[in-house]
Amino acid sequence: MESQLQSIFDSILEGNAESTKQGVSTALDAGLDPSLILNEAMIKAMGEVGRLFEEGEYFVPEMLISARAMQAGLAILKPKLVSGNYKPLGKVVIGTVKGDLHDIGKNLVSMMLEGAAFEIVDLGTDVTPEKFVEAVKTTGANIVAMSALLTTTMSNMKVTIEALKTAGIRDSVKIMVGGAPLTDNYAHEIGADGYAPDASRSVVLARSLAGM
Ligand code: B1M
Repeated sequence: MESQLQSIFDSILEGNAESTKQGVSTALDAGLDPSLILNEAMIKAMGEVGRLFEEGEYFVPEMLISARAMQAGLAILKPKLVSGNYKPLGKVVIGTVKGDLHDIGKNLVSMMLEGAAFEIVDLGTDVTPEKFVEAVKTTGANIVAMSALLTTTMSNMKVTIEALKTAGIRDSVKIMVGGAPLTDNYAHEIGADGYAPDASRSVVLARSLAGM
């Protein structure tokens, strides 16, 4: 088991999408728990990529190819994390805020929420406040979920909340936020309804915001 997880970790670090996919498939075939593969190999590898970037050993291109390998592995894992054929608990409009291109965490949150029977409207990355407003109006979503990975973009969550207020639809939705630089306090300060530190706790939060 250890060696299978290590091999996935190494493949992501090397940015090798093919061997990441292969490693994830092999680990699943061997009966490893999908959350173990996700948390102990894949998310850990992205943390290491971040550390190497901070230390000046990795640059943006290395981060990018590692992210691609991570996404390739996630595509294999997704059917195991998302199962279900049940009545939606609510509709979630999700996106990474304006100026921010990081989407792995946001995609994971989407997958886990989908797996927990929420209907997902994924707006992608670099989502402007106007786009969030428009999406809430057109989809009738009851939850807005925003992700930010940069200290320079997290303030766009507040801007988005203000835009929802100006459009007169703030009170028709619950707002949840997350992403590495965020804290519970910050979420409170900007007027969000809740903060989740990781994808599994985003499910607990979304369920409670939806009144479950
Ligand atoms: Co960038 N990057 N990056 N990056 N990148 C970070 C975030 C950084 C911490 C690296 C570092 O310095 N250690 C740093 C930010 C520093 C800061 O702001 N304080 C950084 C930087 C500086 C940059 C650039 C500015 C670099 C440059 O150009 N000089 C640039 C900015 C581009 C932009 O967005 N405008 C940049 C670019 C990139 C890539 C494009 C190359 C690539 C992203 C590719 C992609 O996402 N498709 C990238 C990557 C891969 C990273 C790191 C290495 C990994 C991020 C990741 O995917 N983590 C990251 C370092 C790190 O995180 N240690 C780094 C794995 C993921 C599963 O975790 O996203 O935290 P995370 O999501 C978690 C939780 O946060 C939470 O749940 C998830 C799962 O448990 N969560 C939510 C997230 N959203 C949530 C929403 C919720 C609830 C929970 O509710 C709605």
